[in-house]
Amino acid sequence: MNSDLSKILNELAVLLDIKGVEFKPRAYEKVAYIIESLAEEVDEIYKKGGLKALEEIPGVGRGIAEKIEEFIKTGKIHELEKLKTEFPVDINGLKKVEGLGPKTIKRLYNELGIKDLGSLKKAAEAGKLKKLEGLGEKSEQKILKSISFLEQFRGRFSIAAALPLSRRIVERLRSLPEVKKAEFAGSIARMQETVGDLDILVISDKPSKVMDFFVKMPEVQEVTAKGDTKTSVRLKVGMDADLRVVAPESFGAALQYFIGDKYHNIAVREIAVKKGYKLNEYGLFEESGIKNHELRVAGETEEEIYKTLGMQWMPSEMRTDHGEIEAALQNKLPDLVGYEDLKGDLQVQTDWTDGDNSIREMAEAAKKQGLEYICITDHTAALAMTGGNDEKRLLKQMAEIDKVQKEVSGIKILKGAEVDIHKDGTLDIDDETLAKLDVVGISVHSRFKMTEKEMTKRIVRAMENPNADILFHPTGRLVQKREAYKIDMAEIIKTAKKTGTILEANAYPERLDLKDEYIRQALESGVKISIDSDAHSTSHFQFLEYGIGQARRGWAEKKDVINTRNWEEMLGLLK
Ligand code: DGT
Ligand code: CA
Ligand code: CA
Ligand code: ZN
Repeated sequence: MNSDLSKILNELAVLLDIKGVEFKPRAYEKVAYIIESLAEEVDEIYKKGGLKALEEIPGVGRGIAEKIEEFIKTGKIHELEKLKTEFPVDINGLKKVEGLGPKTIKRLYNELGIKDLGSLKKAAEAGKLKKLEGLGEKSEQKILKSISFLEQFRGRFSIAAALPLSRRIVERLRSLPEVKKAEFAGSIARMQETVGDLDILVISDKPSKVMDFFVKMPEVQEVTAKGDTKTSVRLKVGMDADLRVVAPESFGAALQYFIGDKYHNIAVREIAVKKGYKLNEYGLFEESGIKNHELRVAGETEEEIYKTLGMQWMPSEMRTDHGEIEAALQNKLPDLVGYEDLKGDLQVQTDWTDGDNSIREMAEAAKKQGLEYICITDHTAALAMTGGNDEKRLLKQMAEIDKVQKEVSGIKILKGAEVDIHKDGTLDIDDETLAKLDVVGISVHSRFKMTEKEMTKRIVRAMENPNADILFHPTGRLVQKREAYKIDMAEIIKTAKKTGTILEANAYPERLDLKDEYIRQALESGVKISIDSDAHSTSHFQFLEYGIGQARRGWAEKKDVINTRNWEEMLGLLK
């Protein structure tokens, strides 16, 4: 519901923009963004409290509330349908291309008849874009590059869309009397940042009942295959889901097969063969001496399979054949940071800048999530569009935090900032003020196109500032949207080690920055990380899970993550 509505509101925003309507597009865009991250489904909110409840959503006034109501009731927004007939273009597809705003989309359609990514690609390849005034060779190449980047992710979904959905389906299956066990597997179990399809495994001796239930779920759009062992459906959100029903004695083998990625599976199977076994999704078998008659030696649990092969059992997130198999054979697996281990969150935005909620609301929400402390890190002045703090306002906010702290108990509110790194590597707040903060996060939000050398120099210089504690979202990547800026990661890690700067594993699902392999490189060099939600709304603390998942993929242990400590100890680890 929410992601569909969000898509539609975004589309409406662009089409209104193309028509030249003022203000409204920004308002729709903002609401679309907020709705996408709401914990509760919008139709549930509406069911409970009608239009009034919709108006409680930040940014939603009467007009937008009515549009949302119309969408809930009819599945459509009339105004959008009308605009679409006037301008029949795949807005959501084209908008993803870097550098394509409403103005360019309008010109591309009017002058070249470009309607979607396919026709855009064709026109670019034929050199037609560069002939348009103001576009040129460079823009054409940039568009082609962006299209090929997007093509990598075609048909893939964010973990933040897939995991909650997968969990909901698994919970529902578990509630059936015919189902003895249900688990999800595949890329979601590995906490990969994007997911192709959902894979669910169930133990049941009444498979056809389970399959019947599965294909009738409200999320299902279409059944693509139905049998007693495997059923596949296409969900309304566009994702596919596979359900497999297995016997109890094969459940561990099925999990093992469907959780590890292909490379992990192939490597484990080779070990099995070397030791004289055969491993498949039904079990681990050995020859009995009688032809076509194999003996099952393991299969009910994953543990017994790995154990029989002389390996430690390992968490799903590690199963990518990046050294975990060798480590498991030598009994040397790391003890990964757990999903319950975080005590604090060191990057939190409030309504002092571009967040939706007050300092107090964010503190209360973090407490509810089980955290002991948060650090308020609003943007600084260089990020003008967020209304960022300058020195004076930052001091004012610190006083406000003191005041709020007196009013709330059970959660410590630390003072911080997300300080912008200027293009020359200097910081956006003076050193005297920075020294007053508990935690100084630094980050890049502009001039992403610098050369690798320039960008590395810029960030290194910023890290060398004795007040700079944590490098926030170090590479600037946006999952499925923007590639990381060019940066010499080895140099950044070296500087982090030398200066004692912490590297952030940003948990915001669109960022997940650092990514797993960089986390691992950082840890191997003895650099510590923080896992932060980058919350801009009270519902965003739940994102921490994705950051922990990414950190586990990067083999992080509890000791490597500074915010697994209480706040006093954590502060002791900063510069
Ligand atoms: P996805 O869905 O693209 O995000 O990634 P996965 O890893 O969930 O891949 P999927 O759904 O195609 O397959 C589910 C599991 O099945 C996967 O974790 C590993 C296993 N698997 C898939 N294809 C192969 C294969 O060709 N060989 C082996 N050994 N295992 C495979
Ligand atoms: Ca999958
Ligand atoms: Ca699958
Ligand atoms: Zn930021």
